[in-house]
Amino acid sequence: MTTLRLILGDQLSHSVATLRDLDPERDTVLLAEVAAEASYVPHHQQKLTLCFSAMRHFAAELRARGLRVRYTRLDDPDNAGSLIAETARAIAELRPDRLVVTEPGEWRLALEMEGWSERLALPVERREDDRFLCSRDTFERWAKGRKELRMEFFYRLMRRQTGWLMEGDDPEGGQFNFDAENRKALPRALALPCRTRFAPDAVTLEVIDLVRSRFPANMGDARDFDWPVTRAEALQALDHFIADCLPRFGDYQDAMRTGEAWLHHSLLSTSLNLGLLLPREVCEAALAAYAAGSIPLAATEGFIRQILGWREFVRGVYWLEGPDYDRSNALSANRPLPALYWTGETDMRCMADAIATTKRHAYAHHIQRLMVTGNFALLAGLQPAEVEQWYLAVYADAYEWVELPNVHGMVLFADGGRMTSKPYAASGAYIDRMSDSCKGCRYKVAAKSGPDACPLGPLYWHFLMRNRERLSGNPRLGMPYATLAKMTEERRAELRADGDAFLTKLDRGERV
Ligand code: FAD
Ligand code: DLZ
Repeated sequence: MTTLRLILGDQLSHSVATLRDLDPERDTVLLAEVAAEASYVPHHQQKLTLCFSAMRHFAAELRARGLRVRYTRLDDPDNAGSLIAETARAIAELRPDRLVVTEPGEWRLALEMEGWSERLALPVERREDDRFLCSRDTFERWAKGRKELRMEFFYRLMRRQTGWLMEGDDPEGGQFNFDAENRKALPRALALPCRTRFAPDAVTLEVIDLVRSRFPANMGDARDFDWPVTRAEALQALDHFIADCLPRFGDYQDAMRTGEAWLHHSLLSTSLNLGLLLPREVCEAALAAYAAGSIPLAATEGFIRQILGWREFVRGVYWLEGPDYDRSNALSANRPLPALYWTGETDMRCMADAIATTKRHAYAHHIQRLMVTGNFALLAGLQPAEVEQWYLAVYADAYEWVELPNVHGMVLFADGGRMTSKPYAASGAYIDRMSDSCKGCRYKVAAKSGPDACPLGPLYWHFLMRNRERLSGNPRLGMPYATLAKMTEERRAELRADGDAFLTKLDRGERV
């Protein structure tokens, strides 16, 4: 029996299920750069560069292992443009007995692949993607009968299942979660670690030229590219993170500093999501450093929670909620995405900084995504679908399985609270506490009203007032609704008017 083995652009792991039981004498591995995947959203130039360069390097590694590889480049004149069409072309030439593929990371392709066997007139074996720490079945069993899905409870299950940071049935240090110790603001004098970045090699330089010529209008500049594109580079990035950044990761996980993209974050999501690194080995590296005594417990736990907890949790939610998860719009948010999300042209310094970082690196750290661009989208009532497309396009680590629950559920509360107990809404005071951006901002975070007041103040109250019916019964929003109730009617009217005025400017495309 001869087998064609299709590897998708985010399945670049030598241990991926597709490659198991491979017969090097008879089988062929197929990788294809195709227009359909490169354009389902206007991906950032660096995301395209990352994906194509990592695919090319992975194909070279497979060939070096002695495997037969068929690789289609985007600019191949015979490129048929989609994964199925490229697979059909390979089948016509190679005449295999079957196709093997690992389940893709999103519903769009998973649903399409259900019809592949018929369309290709060939048996298609779809294998589970077992590179995650929690299988889809285990997550479904855990979620069964739960009205609300909460990361914290799922995380405890995963801690018990892995035994990581556990002493018997109890968590090390007496608590599962040291979140309260992860919220320190960054001291002004604290020097940030110098980050290991990766200069493009000849393969990447060729891809950069391709991306710039084929996708000139997409966000970003491929020439700024410096992400890891091979497993060897990803392992180097992991070692560097553990040694130089993890000790302070816990303390400053939620902090921001203007002009500083990386802080103490791991920058490993691109490698994890492509498959260059596996979540288990990343967690085990952190645990080994902790066991060696070089990392505090709170930092280790904070990091493990992101991967064993959040990453696995959002993937579980994505598959559990089904292909229609993105259809809900619990807060009836209907405002189009303003152009400033693409241009970064705004006087709000926090937004300008987060978007400038995004443009420069196809990256922004979690708090910028959640509490800056995300919070603004929530308060301004931006349409979920447009916000989701933006996040999926602009980040180098963005794949729908991880992007959608974060945006639709966590940021926009569009699922009505299926995965978070309350919307992460915040006024400018939060940004002021966690960053330095308010200091040099044209808007004044302390001003209560008027044209110079930080727009996040009125927008925050405007958000609560316009969603009163939906949200005022939420016990976790009891305090802000009580504060709102204590305001005079004049003050509420003023906030409503300031919020309306700001949103009108936004709708008119005026600079805000
Ligand atoms: P670190 O801060 O160093 O965290 C370590 C790792 O934990 C990350 O590499 C990532 O694998 C994992 N992680 C942390 N938080 C989350 C989370 N909420 N969900 C899933 N994994 C998490 N992450 C993506 O990988 N792709 C996305 O498209 C994506 N979109 C997001 C959109 C929004 C609105 C928000 C709020 C978060 C999003 N995240 C996404 C999660 C998180 O912001 C990124 O994983 C993180 O910023 C990547 O940078 P890092 O590797 O330096 O992470
Ligand atoms: C993201 C991406 C891009 C830009 N291009 C390709 C490609 O040309 N070929 C490919 O196999 N995969 C690509 N990918 C990754 C896929 O979009 C990804 O596998 C699906 O979104 C499922 O997660």
